[in-house]
Amino acid sequence: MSSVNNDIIYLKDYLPPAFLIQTVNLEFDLSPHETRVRSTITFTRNQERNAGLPLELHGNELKLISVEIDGQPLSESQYQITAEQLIIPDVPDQFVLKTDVQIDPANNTSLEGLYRSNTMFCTQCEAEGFRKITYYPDRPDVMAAFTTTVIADKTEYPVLLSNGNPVKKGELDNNRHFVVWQDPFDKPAYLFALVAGDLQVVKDTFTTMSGREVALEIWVEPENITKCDHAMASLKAAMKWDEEVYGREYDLDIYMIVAVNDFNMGAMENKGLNIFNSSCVLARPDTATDGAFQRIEGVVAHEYFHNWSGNRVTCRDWFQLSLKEGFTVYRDQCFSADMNDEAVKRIEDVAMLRTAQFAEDAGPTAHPVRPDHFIEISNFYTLTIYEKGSEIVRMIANLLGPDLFRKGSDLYFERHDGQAVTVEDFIGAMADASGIDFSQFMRWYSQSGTPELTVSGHYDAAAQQYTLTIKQQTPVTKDQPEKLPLHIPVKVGLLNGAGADMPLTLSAGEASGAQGDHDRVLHLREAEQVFVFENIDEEPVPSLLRGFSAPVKLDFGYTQAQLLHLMRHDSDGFNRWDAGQRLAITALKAMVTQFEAGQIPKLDSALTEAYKGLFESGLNPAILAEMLMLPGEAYLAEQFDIVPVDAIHACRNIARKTLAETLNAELEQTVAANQLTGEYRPLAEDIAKRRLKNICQSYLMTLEADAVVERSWQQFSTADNMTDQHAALTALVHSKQDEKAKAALESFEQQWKDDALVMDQWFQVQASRPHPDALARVKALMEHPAFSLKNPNKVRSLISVYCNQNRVNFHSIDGLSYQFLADVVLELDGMNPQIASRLITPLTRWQKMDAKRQQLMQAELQRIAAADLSKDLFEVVQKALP
Ligand code: 0A1
Ligand code: ZN
Repeated sequence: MSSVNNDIIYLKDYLPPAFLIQTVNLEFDLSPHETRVRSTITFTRNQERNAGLPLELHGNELKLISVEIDGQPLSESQYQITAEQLIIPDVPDQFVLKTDVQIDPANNTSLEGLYRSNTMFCTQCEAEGFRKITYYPDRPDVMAAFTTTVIADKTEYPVLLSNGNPVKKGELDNNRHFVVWQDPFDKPAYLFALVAGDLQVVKDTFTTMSGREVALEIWVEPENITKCDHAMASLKAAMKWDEEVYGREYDLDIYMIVAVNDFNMGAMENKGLNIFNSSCVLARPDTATDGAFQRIEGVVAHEYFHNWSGNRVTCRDWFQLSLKEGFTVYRDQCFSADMNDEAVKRIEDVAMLRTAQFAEDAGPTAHPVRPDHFIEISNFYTLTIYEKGSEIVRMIANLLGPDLFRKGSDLYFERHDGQAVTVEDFIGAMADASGIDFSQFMRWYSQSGTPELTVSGHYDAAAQQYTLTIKQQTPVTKDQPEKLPLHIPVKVGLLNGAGADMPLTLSAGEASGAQGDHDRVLHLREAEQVFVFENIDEEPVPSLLRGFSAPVKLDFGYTQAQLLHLMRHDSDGFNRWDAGQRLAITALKAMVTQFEAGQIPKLDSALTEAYKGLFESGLNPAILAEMLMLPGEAYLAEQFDIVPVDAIHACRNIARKTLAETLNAELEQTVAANQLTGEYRPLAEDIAKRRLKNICQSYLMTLEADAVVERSWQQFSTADNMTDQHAALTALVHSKQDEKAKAALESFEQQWKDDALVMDQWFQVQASRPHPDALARVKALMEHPAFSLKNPNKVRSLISVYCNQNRVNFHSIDGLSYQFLADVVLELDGMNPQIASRLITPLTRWQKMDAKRQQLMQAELQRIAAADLSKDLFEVVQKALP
């Protein structure tokens, strides 16, 4: 890897391409080690650039067999080949380039370009994988119509797929056959896809809003043919939703999804031929949990929505990645909210954002939603680009309201159809549709870090006025020393003593929404700003940042009584939950203080009382389940400057046990009342009941009473669905019932040893087990026949889960887990740099650890830095070093 260059690429250096492409003809002759790729490309000089520029094509790990221009073979003196390029200095203004290259898919462990997964061939070209297939201007602003011929052995690879429509097929000699695919839509190379294998298909159709019939096909390995129904139903729901909510119709005659076992990410939106990690497409009630069913629904929709937000309108360059990803995540979040419970979906999304994206924004790899430089773009498929990017789009949608937002998105799609564009084009369409000035708002794209709002309230009884003073400040991040005030929409309501929303009349400060409404969106633009509400006849409790209207941290200095009031009465489901989280954080922080002072930590009885009240409040099971969950260890860690890892773990466990003891009757009663009979359905209503029951049971399991343990065992042994079996397995394995845990793990392994996705769950349950022998267990499991370092799902299930979710063991003061992670990352970097550079994340977060742990983590980073690294890992390690 020593030949890699670690040059930094800057947004400010963007130049349009020197050459444009009319058509691309590709011919793949597939063989595991010696695949031939013959390309015929028509180039024209781009008038926007200088005449006389050489033709520079990207290419990585390609063996060039021949190259010709307009039918004339080139001699070696007429071109140069470097590790990353083919350069032809002297070319006419218009010409046909033919290249013939050889590649080795079977040895491609990076899972980028053309590679093998089990016995099939598949591709992954985003962001810059196409250059591992053939020489090409591998950048998203070069778009072309592709025709692809796939040739392979007929017995081993009866199914040959690519983008667009199949236009020709036939037989060749030596038992080979071919299919020609034509994609009529111009596309960048990152949306190219090819699949070849012995696959089976589930077929359906969808009739679009204009009455066209689209063939829908899900292609899988034969053993998975019974696991496609949910993905198909999700796809049809997503197609309908996009027509109804965004007016977007599908454009080809066929839409295909292929499931592959070895995949670096969740899925990929290649035009007409999505390739999915099998974990994001395959589900059957007995093999997949409710969480997996919901994830599949979301990811299938996400990839489908990309057909417009990403494919028809794509990105000019990779700095604009959030243009397609932030918008598409926003679209898939709204879809899932509509298919399930809106408040629960918002709670889940915000919980993830606040736990993981806020940590990223405060850590060494902090970057804006539109980064201005990178070494390796693969490192920027981050929570910031995806989730914070979605929050930005959500803020725009809230600023505009549904009708203007739809007008803006229609204008964006219409104006830029077939183009490769920038964030400015998106915001321009929203501004033109609404007349809103987004100039200050644009800072959300260029400024990294999580803004912090400090709010104070003052009630003037005589004047019947309530004043909110809001200050904003964004802490300095590693990448940016200076921060400017942002335009932040803060949605507020005011609750009276009876818990009802008061009508709001604003006399100072800018807001959207009509005077007299029960909530208003305040427009915070200054570092400090005052908002005055009139006709307020009693001191209110403010409900701030309703629905989490902006991705910020908010401090109001709420009293316990105020939080209890919000938790009981807030009409905003999200804030009701958040009030409970704030109460729990305060209680748990107090316990940590006691723990660190050598006292026995005790849970504040006010929290127990508040939780007791939840059972009597008539909340629906979905919200009740969310409200009963204490904040996780990772989010609690976020609340400290120096993270007391052991204290957090111990105190959270004590709190869970106290709640289980005090609320025993309520928990038992809820478990009993939420037993479902009848066939498994992945519907929101049933999912909520299963979740509520399993959460209550897991509280009860902290007491380790025989009857409760037996109930988990019974549920484990008799469940007809994976949600219940998995919940019971986790309850047993994470308890102190060592024998039962061992028996359950053995039985589960026997039952599911031939199902790779279920075995991933088996690895996860053990990796997250908070017992002191966890590291030894993880190391032993790496030798298990179902584990492979080459398979990203296995690496994520075992190693990532251990390092991110088993915090108390990962941060063990002996430093052995840090050493372990560094060893694995170094080994993996030679095989799959993308996975290695993601896996290292927990080791880069040393800033908030105590001095001893900081030193141990930094030593491992130094050890990694001293090795010969991929670009991916190099970039992350350089940023993370002290
Ligand atoms: N565009 C895909 C995500 C994706 C990105 C990179 C990949 O390989 C490096 C694969 C998939 C999405 O947003 O779903
Ligand atoms: Zn995406």
